Amino acid sequence: MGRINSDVLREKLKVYFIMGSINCRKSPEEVLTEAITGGITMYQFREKGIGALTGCAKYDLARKLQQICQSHGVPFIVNDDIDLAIALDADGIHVGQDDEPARLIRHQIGAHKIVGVSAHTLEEARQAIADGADYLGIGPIYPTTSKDDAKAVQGTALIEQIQVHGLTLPLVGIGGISLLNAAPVIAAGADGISVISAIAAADDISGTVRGLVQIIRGT
Ligand code: TZP
Ligand code: MG
Repeated sequence: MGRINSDVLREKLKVYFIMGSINCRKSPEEVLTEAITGGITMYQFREKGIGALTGCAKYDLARKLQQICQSHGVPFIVNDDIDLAIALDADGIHVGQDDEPARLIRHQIGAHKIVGVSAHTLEEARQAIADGADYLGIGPIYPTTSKDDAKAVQGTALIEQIQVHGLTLPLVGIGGISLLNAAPVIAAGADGISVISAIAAADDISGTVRGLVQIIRGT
């Protein structure tokens, strides 16, 4: 089996929901189910930060959320944790610049799994592509409260720069994206948006996702 087709992946990246237990105001299972009802196209299990689950509790929650994704045909991606991604036979993994190098991640997980890499500069984007990434996460686009060690806010500048330099890997914007500011991210050239709090902490999760889907699809 070879690498995922990039047009298929561009579709899956449109409304890419990221969530762990500390992002939720009700059970993660409920939050994920409502987000799927609204139409998320991919999900990333990101169990980190103060109060995050570890060990067996982390594994058990990941397995439950993966089963919810599987029963709805939504790809399930694991943040950072290559051992967990392999143990669960997840659809893919997302790593940042401080995690294991993407080249090693690609080698460990295999050619047919999705590998996403966070990039903050053109150089990091080029390196991620050389290392075998399938898509890039670019951000933080707007201010975020969901990541303690987030880099400086960069707006859509790097998304635009990546197009200008002819890099063609699928891209998602991340950081502070909501119903109010999603459109410029797509206008800048991203294939989709990655969102934690605007979905996980919404009063109406499925309605918020439906609104984001409409913006991304331009309807
Ligand atoms: N990486 C860059 S910003 C960010 C991550 C994981 C957090 C995004 O969360 P939110 O709540 O959508 O701003
Ligand atoms: Mg990471």
